[in-house]
Amino acid sequence: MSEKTLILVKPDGVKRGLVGEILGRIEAKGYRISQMRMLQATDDLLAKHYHEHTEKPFYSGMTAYMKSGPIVAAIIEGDRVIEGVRSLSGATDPTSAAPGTIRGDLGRDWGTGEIENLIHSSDGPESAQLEISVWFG
Ligand code: FUP
Repeated sequence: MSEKTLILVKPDGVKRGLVGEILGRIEAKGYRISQMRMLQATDDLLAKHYHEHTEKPFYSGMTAYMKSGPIVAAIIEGDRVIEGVRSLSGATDPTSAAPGTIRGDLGRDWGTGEIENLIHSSDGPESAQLEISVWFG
């Protein structure tokens, strides 16, 4: 059965002109973009999106990075798309993310103290449903 996932091209991806490259990899894999918008993240949206992390020590710096410029939010559709886009995205830390993944090929540590890793992708059906409602209402 076809499913939906939510991706965000984070501010570093937009600033570096990698929106097309990142979405292109997802499309080239065979998934379909069903909705897309560019917007500025707010504290309220990020608190809902990152509700599991609000008490973490990195939360404040991470949200400052997420608000540092516009982001692109998209709903991606396809069979097993949640798993497939997680696999395309790669591990959280771009320095050690596997080559061949979006984070591994395009990301690095810029010495800012923040993990700038270009893309968010939902990690399961419940988070996909919640995150789609956060960014697309
Ligand atoms: P991921 O599922 O790979 O996007 O990673 P997580 O859900 O574990 O973390 C979400 C975001 O929090 C990451 F993209 C970067 C940030 N983060 C940190 O800044 N420091 C950490 O120690 C862990 C995560």
